[in-house]
Amino acid sequence: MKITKAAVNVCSPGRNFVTFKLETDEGLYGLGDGTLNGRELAVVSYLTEHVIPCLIGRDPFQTEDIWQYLYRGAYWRRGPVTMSAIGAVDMALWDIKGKALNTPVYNLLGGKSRNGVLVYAHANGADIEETIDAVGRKIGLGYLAVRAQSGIPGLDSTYGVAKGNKPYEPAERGLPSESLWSTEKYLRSVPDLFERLRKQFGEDVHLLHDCHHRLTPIEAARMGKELESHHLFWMEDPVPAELQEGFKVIRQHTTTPIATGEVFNTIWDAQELLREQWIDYIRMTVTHAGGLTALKKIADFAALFHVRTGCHGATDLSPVSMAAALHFGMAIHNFGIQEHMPHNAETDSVFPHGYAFEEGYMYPGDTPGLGVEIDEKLAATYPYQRAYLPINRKLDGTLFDW
Ligand code: EZ4
Ligand code: CO
Repeated sequence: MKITKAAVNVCSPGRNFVTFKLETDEGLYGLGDGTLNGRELAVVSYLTEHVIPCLIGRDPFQTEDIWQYLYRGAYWRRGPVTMSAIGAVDMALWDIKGKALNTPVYNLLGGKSRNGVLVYAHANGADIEETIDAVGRKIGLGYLAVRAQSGIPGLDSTYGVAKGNKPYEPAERGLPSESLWSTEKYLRSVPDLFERLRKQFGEDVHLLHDCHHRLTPIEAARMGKELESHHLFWMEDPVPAELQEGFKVIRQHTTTPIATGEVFNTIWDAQELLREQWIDYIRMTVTHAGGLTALKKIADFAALFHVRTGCHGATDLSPVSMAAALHFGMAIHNFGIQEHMPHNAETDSVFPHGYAFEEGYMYPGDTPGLGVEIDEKLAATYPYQRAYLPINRKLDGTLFDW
């Protein structure tokens, strides 16, 4: 089998998606997700100008060799644009491989290791009362694990909390908006939230929280300690992770489990965190980590250090990436949990898919390959629209972390 054609589709059914499509001389095609929130067109250009011309004529079964060709062969390694482009190609190759062998991708990754993929939902509210209601609604939908983010008293807007009645979307159309931040107010409010949540919902539901890289190690240590009696499933991205040793300080002070890695692109971003056992969950995605070929190796390495997966699954990853994550989560042994933010109806109709949610778990379905299609005609009715995550500033105007 040979690759005969490749193309990139950009569409915006509510938010932007970059979809890579590979075609073969046997009439099979594969899809991959290369969406990089706020930098979508950089990946489109990388794929179109520099990757597609090199793929024509290659054997799509050679997932390992093509991965090495794109990673080592470019000389310039790593980085979110490069790795999202490689991720999109790799996903499409595994999709083709599954279709050619007439089997779902999870069977190519080791087969089913479990009955279903445990997922967590998002719940957020302007204040603690609203957040308690939002968590209750997610539990009512059948979720067994819920991430809770609440507005902070004294701050107008908070990460993860939508304005008005709209569901939270990670990105707004137009140029970046700005939100204000106070670590002091944040640190005071989070323990109250989880104390109330445990009182209301008991110990059975898994509760998670995302700090979004906004603390220093010692601040994160304080928060982890104060949350210990509320038994969080995890505290996510407590600090920016360029300095991997920062996690050592947190670890020395608290038993609250730590998750990080949604902005990582290769094993090299996480190797010290894993080797030193400073984290409990690794959050890299199939798209941003360079595909299933790379993520499988990362998960296997993490397993040596008792670290489980908790892949990023926000709406800025397309249904193609979600499907790949579910095949992956079904097959690997050290799976932990999968993030699940449902896409809007427009996105679901552009990307018809076989995966489904039922009573706290998701299932990739048994369609050969990844089990996702793209309706290109419908996609064309939703052209790209510039959109970004907001910028975050401290109360005195200092630009701060996201
Ligand atoms: O801010 O997906 O855990 N989920 C998150 C997301 C991220 C966006 C970045 O593109 O932190 O909401
Ligand atoms: Co996050």
